[in-house]
Amino acid sequence: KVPWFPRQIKDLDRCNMLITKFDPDMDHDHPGFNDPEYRKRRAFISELAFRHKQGDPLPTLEYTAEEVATWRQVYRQLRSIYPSLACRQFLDSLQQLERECGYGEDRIPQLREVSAFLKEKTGFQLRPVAGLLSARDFLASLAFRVFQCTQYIRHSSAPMHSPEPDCCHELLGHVPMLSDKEFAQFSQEIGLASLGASDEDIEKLSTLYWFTVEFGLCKQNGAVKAYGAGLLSSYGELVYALSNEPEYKPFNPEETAVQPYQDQTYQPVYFVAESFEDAKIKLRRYSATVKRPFTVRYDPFTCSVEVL
Ligand code: H2B
Ligand code: FE
Repeated sequence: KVPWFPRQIKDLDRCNMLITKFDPDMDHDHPGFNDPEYRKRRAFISELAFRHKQGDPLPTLEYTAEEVATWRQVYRQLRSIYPSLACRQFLDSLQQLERECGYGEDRIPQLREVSAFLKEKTGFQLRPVAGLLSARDFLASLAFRVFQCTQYIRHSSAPMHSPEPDCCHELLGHVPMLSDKEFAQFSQEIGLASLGASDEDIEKLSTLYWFTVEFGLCKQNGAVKAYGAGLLSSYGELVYALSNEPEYKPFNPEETAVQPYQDQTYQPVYFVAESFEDAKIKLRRYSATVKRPFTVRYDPFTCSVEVL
């Protein structure tokens, strides 16, 4: 039996299954666990995300001075190492975001303005989400060029690390990459391959996502650069990933999809793509081998998935 999956963009209102593993109310190791003010703030921001329906204007948040100070610290530190470690597409997009979309260390960009920017660049749009989503729901949104985006910021006591996605991770790690055409296509392909897939295949696509969109490296002018959002939003791991200390393997979906990974510390192995173009072609070939009793095609005019 084929698991339910969204056919129309408004069906994404039903793709909201959260994983509470790293939630500040549930996880005793969360840096905000003992801070009632922080948890209250998080609950308020969660509520905005839960109430959101596809097509509503995205909520805007008035960030506090403390939140902006955390953002500033993260932005400043990461910004200084991007020129030597981030891929060209990332750097080009970030510069454009700084010129045209209010990116900078003095304020946290609003999802609404960032979403409008992305929509013009690649057709991707943002949608607010309260925390870590199930892989199935998260991947399904990508099929519609919708990126589920957290709006809260990490706890001020741990500016250099967050156990869960936060706006630093989304806005600095993901958004610049999603404004690159080739990469946007690659992301949507993973999403389309996930629709109606078995749990085992979701697990494999999740792993592929992990080693590409989150922790991917790519060759560029004879050097290796970072394009994964988990790297581009973590000073420590970004430096480590390109230090020659970890193991490097060529990106190859069959192998990448079954590589074990963990989310508690730096990755022991990274996969290096020849180019986004090459990664996309290989992923497409892999997707075709995922067993489903149907094929899907995205219709951009109606924002819906045709099942053939
Ligand atoms: N949920 C949210 N909110 N952001 C993510 O980046 C994310 C997610 N990544 N759920 C997913 C899981 C990823 O780790 C894969 C698809 O499992
Ligand atoms: Fe992410």
